[in-house]
Amino acid sequence: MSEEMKLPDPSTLKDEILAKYPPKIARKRAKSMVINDTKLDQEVQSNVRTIPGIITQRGCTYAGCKGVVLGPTRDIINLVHGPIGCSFYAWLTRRNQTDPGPEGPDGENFINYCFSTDMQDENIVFGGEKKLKQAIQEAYDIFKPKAIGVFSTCPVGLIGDDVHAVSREMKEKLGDCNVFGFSCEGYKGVSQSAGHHIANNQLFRHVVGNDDTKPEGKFNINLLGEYNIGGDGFEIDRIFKACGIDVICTFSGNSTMGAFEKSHTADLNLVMCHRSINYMAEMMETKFGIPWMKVNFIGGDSTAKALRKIGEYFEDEALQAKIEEVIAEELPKVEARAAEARKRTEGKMAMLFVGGSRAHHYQELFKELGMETVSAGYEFGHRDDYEGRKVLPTIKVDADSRNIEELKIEADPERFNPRASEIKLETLQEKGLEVSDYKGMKSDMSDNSLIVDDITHWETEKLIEFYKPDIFCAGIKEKYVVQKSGIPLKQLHSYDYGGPYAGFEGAVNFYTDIETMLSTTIWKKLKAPWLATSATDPCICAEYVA
Ligand code: CFM
Repeated sequence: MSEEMKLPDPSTLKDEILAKYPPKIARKRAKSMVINDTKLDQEVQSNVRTIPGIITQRGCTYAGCKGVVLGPTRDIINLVHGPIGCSFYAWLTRRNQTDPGPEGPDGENFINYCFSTDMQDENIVFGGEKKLKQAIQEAYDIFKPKAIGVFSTCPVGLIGDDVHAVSREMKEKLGDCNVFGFSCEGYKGVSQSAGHHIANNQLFRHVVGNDDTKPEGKFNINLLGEYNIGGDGFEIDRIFKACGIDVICTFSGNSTMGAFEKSHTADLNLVMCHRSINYMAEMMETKFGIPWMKVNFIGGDSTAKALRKIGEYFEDEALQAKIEEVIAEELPKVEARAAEARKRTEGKMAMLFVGGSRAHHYQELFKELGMETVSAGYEFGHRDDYEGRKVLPTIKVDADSRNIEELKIEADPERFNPRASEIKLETLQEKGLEVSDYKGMKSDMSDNSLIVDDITHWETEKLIEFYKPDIFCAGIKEKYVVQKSGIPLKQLHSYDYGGPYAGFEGAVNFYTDIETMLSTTIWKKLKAPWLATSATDPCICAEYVA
């Protein structure tokens, strides 16, 4: 969409949507649907309880803790304390990839296993701690893992099994295995976002800082909030390697316990998905003195920008020169592919309703394709993900957020070492490097775009009717409903079967996939055969052949 072209005013659409709800629900939903005015500080209501019956796309707290944050770590046994269903539905459902590591294919990789205490009725009635101890022992005897994480599901919280006491006891008994628990019962928060926080707390408490071995490299960083979906992390690692930047630990794509343990030895934390991991960045800064910067490796330009930020932070000419060399080598190919794809994508409309950061980050790639994001929203983002970190002090702590533990962190008496002076950080901030800061989705979106938090199915249908977007980005739960209305859907959680989409090569993959999806005319031919008005009316017809 060209610069001068204004987005349509969606006020009547919003009114029409709200008119269908009972008044109390309408009042609540109105606050989560914001017609963007970039000149105004508008509040986007978010991280509040979903209205029952509206068909949310959110996941549960257990999903955010066990699946999202700990799921991609290959050498920890993630043992689910709960009924088997909680494991069955969480088994290998996220496309977080891992490589075999230096030990080769025989190295520890438990990602493809499914560990559960398989609680039965009698465990619910008489307690499940005994069964949990047995399961930890059995897992240890068979696999001898470095660590076992115990994840509580809803019934565990309801009956009061103490997973932390059991973990402590078993850790002591086993001696060489780090056993720790998570009170991440599904109902604990309003979404998976609570699970991220719980995972951050326990990783910080039980793992980060356990190994003080000094890194050998010169430019040592951690990448926080990158989960190696479809190989994104591999592509980012390739670029870091080319630039001579050493990654101590990624939280948590392709990660290991050993990397978490050493992560406090890095000199800079780069935060990609702040929603899931900003807690870790803050705790590491307070305890160890490691500053953090927001980055986005989604999009060719964003990738180049993120690399330059690292160069500026380390203030090293040789590193900066190397980074420029890598950008000069890689970016022109990306730009050439974008220019070619733009012939078919320019001026098209996209909508994105994903998670807690991708609905924002992927707008970059659409911009590079000359496309406009007319509407977007998170499933479980918080106000700062929409409005920027500046609103943090004004976010009300409600009963649900109070439910999640806030660790009290202090500077480590021996190991606190401020990696950069206050003055240096301020100077970097003034240059716009987003030190300890992020701006949120809202300021990057056009005026009149419609921001919708925790979108409902009814709202999705009405939005599609109104905008008739060329592409809709969401997940598997929405995919077929959207496609049945004649709009192609790109899954931005799993990437369908594609990816990587991060970094330079990822951007090229994305352009090509979107170009292909927008070039097919199949979606316009969805009318049922019996509704066709003539033989040439576009519809897919099928005949039974005996
Ligand atoms: Fe962060 Fe994620 Fe996301 Fe997320 Fe997720 Fe995911 Fe996501 Mo699905 S950690 S908030 S809880 S970027 S699993 S890798 S794609 S909803 S937008």
